[in-house]
Amino acid sequence: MRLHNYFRSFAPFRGRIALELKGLSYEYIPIHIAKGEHKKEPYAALSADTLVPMLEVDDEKLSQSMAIIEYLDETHPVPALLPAVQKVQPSAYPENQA
Ligand SMILES: N[C@@H](CCC(=O)N[C@@H](CS)C(=O)NCC(=O)O)C(=O)O
Repeated sequence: MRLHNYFRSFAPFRGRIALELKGLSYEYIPIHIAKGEHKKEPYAALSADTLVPMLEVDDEKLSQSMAIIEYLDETHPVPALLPAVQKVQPSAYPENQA
């Protein structure tokens, strides 16, 4: 796995923390946002939204830190970072309202 990351931003922290808590080995690819590296090649060609973090697994590219955490939880369940059962109020969904 390769994590494209900026060392001092909140969303990238999430991906890095999740990988570390799960004890997974990964390659850290620094992307310096303050220098605009996220908008330039080679990162701009890799990332659909040119934001960080972005996790590469084989040929797959995953952005959005919470989606990355969900993916890591599904593929490496222990230790779990999310609750096993998502408790969502049925009324949160319009189709469940009378
Ligand atoms: N919702 C996204 C936010 C990603 C995001 O906004 N990342 C910031 C760093 S915290 C970024 O790449 N900013 C560059 C820019 O806005 O041009 C996530 O959770 O991954």
